[in-house]
Parts: sequence; C-alpha cells; structure tokens
Amino acid sequence: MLYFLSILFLFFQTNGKINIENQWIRNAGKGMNTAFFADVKNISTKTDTLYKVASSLARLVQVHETYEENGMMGMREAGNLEIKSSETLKLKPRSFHVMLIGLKKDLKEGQIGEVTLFFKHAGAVKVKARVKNMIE
Ligand SMILES: [Cu+2]
Repeated sequence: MLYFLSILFLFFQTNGKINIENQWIRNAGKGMNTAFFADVKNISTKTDTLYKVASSLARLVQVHETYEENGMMGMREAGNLEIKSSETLKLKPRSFHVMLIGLKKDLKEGQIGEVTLFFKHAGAVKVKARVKNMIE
C-alpha cells in the first residue's frame, strides 16, 4: 500500500487547493543548472499566486520565463505568477519553469527530486518529481 501511494505521488500531488501534475526535472550534473516542469492547476475558487519556489537540490531556485528578443532566446525571473480559479499554469520547456541553479549533486535519470512551491492562498505544496532525460 505504501509502495502504491509513493508511486501515485510521482504523478499527482495536491493540497486540496492546488494540483500538481506531470512534474519532472531534467537530468544534469553537479554544479550545472537545470529546471523543474509541471502542470500547476488551481482547483480552489480563488485566484492564487505562485510567489516563491525552494529546493535543497540547488544553490539557487527561481521561477523563470523564456523570452525571445531580436531572434535570440533568453531567460529571466518571472516574478509572481497568478493562476485563476480552475486554470492551469504550465511550467514547460521554452516557457515558464522553475530554474534550479547550481546543482548540489548529480541528478540522474530515474532519481527523485523535491521542489516546494509557495502560493499566497494555498500555502506550500511539496512536490516529488522524477528526473528525466528529455529533450523538448
Ligand atoms: Cu531558466
């Protein structure tokens, strides 16, 4: 039963106000940067705001957005992200993502990493995510 629950956790996590689905972290070596991706759904009746992210995996953790300027792609801090009731914020490659800067150890395919997302209304949501080797 415990085993089953822990497997379930890898696909879907919720605190009753925010659902986290399809979460994953891209594999990378110690000292490198990588990112956490997920579908973040607001299942509460109020607009909520993602205002902070944290993880012991990296030296620094930030919410980023990817932008294009004069044909060049770049990344920058995204600031607070609002999610309306019933809407989903997609953290995905070439879009919004949680940047893990300066990994403290290697993240290899199949390992599990933990990231915590902080929302103004829903509070903290701790997410376990599988490390994947995925080019997207
Ligand atoms: Cu980034």
